[in-house]
Amino acid sequence: MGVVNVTPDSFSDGGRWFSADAAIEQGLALARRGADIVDVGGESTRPGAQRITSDEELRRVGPVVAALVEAGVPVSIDTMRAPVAALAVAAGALLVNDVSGGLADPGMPGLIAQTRVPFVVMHWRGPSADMQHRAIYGDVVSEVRAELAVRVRALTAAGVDPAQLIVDPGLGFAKLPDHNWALLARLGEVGVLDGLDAPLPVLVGASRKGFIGRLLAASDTEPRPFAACDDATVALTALAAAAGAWCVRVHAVPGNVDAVRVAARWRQESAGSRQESAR
Ligand code: PMM
Repeated sequence: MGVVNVTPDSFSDGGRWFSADAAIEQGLALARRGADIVDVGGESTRPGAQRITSDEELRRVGPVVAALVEAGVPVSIDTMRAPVAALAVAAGALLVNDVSGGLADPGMPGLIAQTRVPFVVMHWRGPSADMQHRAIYGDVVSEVRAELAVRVRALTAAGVDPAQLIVDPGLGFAKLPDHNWALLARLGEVGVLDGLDAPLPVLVGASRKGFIGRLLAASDTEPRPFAACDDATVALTALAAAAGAWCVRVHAVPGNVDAVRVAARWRQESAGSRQESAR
């Protein structure tokens, strides 16, 4: 999944694709470079970000979604608002990616039940403006799984089919760096939720996030700038895909596409050798 943030202030690419023309060009380029789906978002969710109006969000994403669909690009809409999701799906978006997992807008679960599109349920504890105050966990992996299971129950109670759902640990959303690393190291557990017969597919959004910059901080402890974190993002993509992630959401596509292919071959081989040794 390649990212196009049609925002002036997202932390990783803020402002670069704010005009519709630039965003459309970037979406087309991501698809050409191998993204299976292009995620279009109009509202920044960086820590401290303030909400924008629904009209403004629609003004930002509407023309971009329409043009990418028209060009044959598979599009997902990154929004917490049901009316924005509804218009994007009507325009041809194939997936709704909601960082609030359907919590921010009470209309979202019904819309997802009605449209039957795949829905990304990200772990979220509240709006970005003050989310880092909520980064308090005992065992972060168990708590994220339990809170995701609550969201999944609410969505299925609204008529959503569990087969539509993808879960996401929400790296950086009410998480400190240690929480993000714990979730990544135990990624295989994230989709295993109480009340479901089978694990749900997992999406990982680690690309260019601050915890990578902190890990790679220079000796003066200044975090590495986000744009210099792409190699480390590729490393995380390989590890996440080898651990069974269904999708990675990234800003720079080519290296990540290669990492996914390497991990797929790796998983194929290890599945084969497990079968051999079981014989
Ligand atoms: N992160 C951001 C935005 N949308 N969606 C999902 N499903 N998972 C994420 O981790 C996620 C997201 C914020 O990152 P950005 O500003 O680089 O887009």
